[in-house]
Amino acid sequence: MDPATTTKWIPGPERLAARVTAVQDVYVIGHFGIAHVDPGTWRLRVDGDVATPLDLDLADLRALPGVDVPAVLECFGNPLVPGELVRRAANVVWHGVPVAALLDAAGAGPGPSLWATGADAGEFAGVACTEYRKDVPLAVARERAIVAFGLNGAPLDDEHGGPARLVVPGWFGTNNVKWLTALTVADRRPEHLFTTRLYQRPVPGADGPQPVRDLDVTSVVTAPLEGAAVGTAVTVTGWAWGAEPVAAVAVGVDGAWGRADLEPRGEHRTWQRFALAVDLPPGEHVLAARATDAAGRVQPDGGARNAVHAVSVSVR
Ligand SMILES: Nc1nc2c(c(=O)[nH]1)N[C@H]1C(S)=C(S)[C@@H](COP(=O)(O)O)O[C@H]1N2
Ligand SMILES: [Mo]
Repeated sequence: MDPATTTKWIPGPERLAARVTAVQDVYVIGHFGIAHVDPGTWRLRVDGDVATPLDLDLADLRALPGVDVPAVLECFGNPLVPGELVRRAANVVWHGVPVAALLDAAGAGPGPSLWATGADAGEFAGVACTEYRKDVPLAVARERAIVAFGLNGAPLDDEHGGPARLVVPGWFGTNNVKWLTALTVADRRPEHLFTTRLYQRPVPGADGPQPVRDLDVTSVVTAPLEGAAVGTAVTVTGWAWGAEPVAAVAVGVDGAWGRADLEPRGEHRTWQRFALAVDLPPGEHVLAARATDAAGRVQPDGGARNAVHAVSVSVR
């Protein structure tokens, strides 16, 4: 990762057992470090192709009807090494205002692009940037994006993008612009290091790399943990998620796979609990989980950012 990037830490599976990840266990990424934005002077502009540009402060946002949105937050990983295995993830509850309400209040035109700009600036991968910027198709922003100013019931803190950030549930973390200062309605995608150059990947059927948006199908084993000494009766459990609901999770014991119990996803784009009780003979074993989503996509065995998660355990 670029030296300027703040990667505070990568919480391991031992920090991910809870359904809702505690704020201190949520990974932190900032390509230009952590911005510190004064909530007292912070403003959000809604501008571009709008009938009435908005200039909102935090009190204005809080006065609008709010929503609580539980969702997975997951980092795509290093944009310079897109195939590297990543397990930086969390499942949190955002509080904020639907972007649709802001677009309606501003009288937004047809787009079709919504640019989201953050207050942070600096150099990444040798390129100087005057801001962090992402873009979301206006239709997707209207359908599900929020401007979040609360995280797990508390005000959104500096590290996670306070006073307010964009949240696009079901999309990779990179799209969830922290320290948000502007939402701009435009008729084209913005040219920017973080929109058209980094965070791209090949997609089957598309001509040329596409921006990383939809979450991959993924799972993480939260129990037992890597290296654990366990008894002969073990329940292998963890979380599975993706852009689409996860339809099945297989749990492997030394390469023999069985179907785990899996909770349905429900209304929001959260992670889903899986569990399978297995009997292990004495010795060393490799336990693994492999998720399949409703569209039939399967976690690959290796060589990918969302490769199957395997843990080694021993039974004495
Ligand atoms: N303004 C701004 N927003 C940003 C980033 C950034 O560097 N600057 N990093 C993105 C990336 S790559 C991720 S994974 C998430 C991380 O959010 P978190 O630090 O709250 O976990 O923020 C995204 N939003
Ligand atoms: Mo990320």
